[in-house]
Amino acid sequence: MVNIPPYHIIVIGTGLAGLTAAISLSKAGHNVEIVEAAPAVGYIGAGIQISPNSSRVLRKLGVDKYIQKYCLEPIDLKMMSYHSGNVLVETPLKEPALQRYGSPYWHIHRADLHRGLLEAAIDLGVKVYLDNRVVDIDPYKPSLVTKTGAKFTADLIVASDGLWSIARAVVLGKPSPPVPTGQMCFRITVPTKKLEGLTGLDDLITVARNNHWFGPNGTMLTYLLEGVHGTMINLVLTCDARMPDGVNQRISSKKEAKEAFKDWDPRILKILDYADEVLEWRLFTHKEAPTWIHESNKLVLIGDAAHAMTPYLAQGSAMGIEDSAILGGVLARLPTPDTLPQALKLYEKLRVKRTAKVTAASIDSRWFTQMPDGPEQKARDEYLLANPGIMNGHKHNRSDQQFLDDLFGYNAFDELDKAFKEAVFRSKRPISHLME
Ligand SMILES: Cc1cc2nc3c(=O)[nH]c(=O)nc-3n(C[C@H](O)[C@H](O)[C@H](O)COP(=O)(O)OP(=O)(O)OC[C@H]3O[C@@H](n4cnc5c(N)ncnc54)[C@H](O)[C@@H]3O)c2cc1C
Ligand SMILES: *[C@@H]1O[C@H](CO)[C@@H](O)[C@H](O)[C@H]1NC(C)=O
Ligand SMILES: *[C@@H]1O[C@H](CO)[C@@H](O)[C@H](O)[C@H]1NC(C)=O
Ligand SMILES: CC(=O)N[C@H]1CO[C@H](CO)[C@@H](O)[C@@H]1O
Repeated sequence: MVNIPPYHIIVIGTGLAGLTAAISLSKAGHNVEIVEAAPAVGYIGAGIQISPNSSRVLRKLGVDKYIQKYCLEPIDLKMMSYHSGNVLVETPLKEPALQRYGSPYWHIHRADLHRGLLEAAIDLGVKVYLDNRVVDIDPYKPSLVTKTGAKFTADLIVASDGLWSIARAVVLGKPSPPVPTGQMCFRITVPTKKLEGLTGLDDLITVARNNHWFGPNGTMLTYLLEGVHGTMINLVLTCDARMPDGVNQRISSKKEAKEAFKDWDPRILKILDYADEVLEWRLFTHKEAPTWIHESNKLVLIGDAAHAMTPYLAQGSAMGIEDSAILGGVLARLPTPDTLPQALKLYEKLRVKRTAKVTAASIDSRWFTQMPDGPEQKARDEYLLANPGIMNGHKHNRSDQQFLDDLFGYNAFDELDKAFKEAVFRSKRPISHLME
C-alpha cells in the first residue's frame, strides 16, 4: 500500500459522540485532537442504556475493556401501569441481545462510560484540550478559535458539540435552535444501600431490569447501575414541563418530583424519600437537518449536533456511537484528500435515514406510552395484556420483532461493507469516483 499521510482531525466536544468518534477516527489511522468547552471532562445526568448494536461498536473499538466491569445487563423489560404497578409488558432483554443480536444490552453510569472512553482515546494518542470553548469556526480552511484565543487548523472538523451546537448553524448557514417538546424529566440516583430492607422494593433494587411505567402525560423509568460509587437505582421521571420559561436545567428537590408524580406507584414515591439530589431537565428535539456536511466538505456534524432526539426510546447517544463507527469506517477506506467529499457524503447517506427513523419512532413512543386515563388507554392496556411477548406486527414498537431487529440488529460495520460493495458493483470504477 502507498503511504498515505493521515488526516489531522479536530473533534469539537467530549460528549459520548465526540469521544467515540475520536477513538474511531484514531483507529482509522488519523491524527485526532479534541477541544472541549468544559474545564473538566464531565458527564451529564446519571445512567445510560447502551443497546446491542452500539455495544457492538464499543466492543469493536476496544472500549469494552475499559468499561465492562461497570456494565449491568438487564434481564428483561417491564412496562407497568402508573398507579397500580400492574405489569402490562414483560419481555426478555439480556438473552435476545446476546443470542439474536450478538452483543449485550448494557446499563452504565455515564461517569464510568465517559472515563472509559476518555482513557481509551488518550491511550490511542488523542490530545484533549479542555477549557477551550469554540467561539468561531472557519469551515473553509477549516479552522477554529477558542475562547482562550487558541487557533486550531485541521484537514477536517468533526462537530459533536451536542444539542446546542454552534457548528450546526455554520453547516446550515442559519440558526437552527433545538425545539422544546413541552416535557421535562427529573433525573435521580439513589444508592440501593439506603433502600435495603424497605418493604416492596426488593425487585426494583436487587434485580437488573429495565422498569417502565406508563401514565397520563408522563412515564417513569428505573434501572440499576453498578458504578465506582457502588450500586444505585437510576430514575428518569418524565412529565409535562413544570419549569420557568428560559430555564432548561436546574437543581430540584424530592418534594417537587413527588408532587409531579403524586398519583404514581407508591414504591417510587418511597424511593424518592431517600433521594439527595434531584435534577430537572427540559427535553428538546431538532428538526431534521437538510444536510450534516458544510459545502466546504471540511466540517461535518455527528451525534446530537446532527440529530438530537427525544429520549423516549433511549437511543440518542446510541445513534451518536453508530455515527462514529460509520465516520471512522469511511475515513479508513477513503483516506485521501481527493476522496474526502465522497467519504462524507457516504457517511451522511448511511446515517440520515436511520437517525430520522429512530427520531420518528422515539416521538411516536411518547404518545403510545403517555395516554391519559380513558378508553384509548384501556384499549392499549388490554391489547398489551392480550399480546404478550415479542412478535411481528405488534402495535408497540418495543414488542415488535421487526422494529427491534432493525433497531438493535443494526450492524454499522456490515452496513459499511454493503455500501462499499454496492458502490463498486454499480460503477465498476474505483471507489474514489463514486457519488459525484
Ligand atoms: C433524560 C435523558 C436520558 C437519556 N437517556 C439515554 C439513554 O439511555 N441512551 C441513549 O443512547 N441516549 C440517551 N439520551 C440521549 C443522550 O444523552 C444524548 O444523545 C448524548 O449524550 C449526546 O451526545 P453528544 O456527544 O452528541 O452530545 P453531548 O453529550 O451534549 O456533548 C457535547 C459536548 O460538546 C461540548 N461543547 C458544546 N459546545 C461547545 C463549544 N462551543 N466548544 C467546545 N465544546 C463544546 C459540551 O461541553 C459537551 O461536552 C438521554 C437524554 C436525556 C436528556
Ligand atoms: C396532556 O397532554 C395533552 C397533549 O399534549 C394535552 O392536550 C393535555 O392538556 C395534557 N393534560 C394535562 C392534564 O396537562
Ligand atoms: C413505531 O415506529 C414507527 C416509525 O418507525 C411509527 O410509525 C409507529 O407509529 C411507531 N409505533 C409506536 C407504537 O410507537
Ligand atoms: C441488521 C444487522 O446488521 N444485524 C446484525 C446485528 O448484529 C448481529 C451480530 O453481529 C449480526 O449477525 C446481524 O447481522
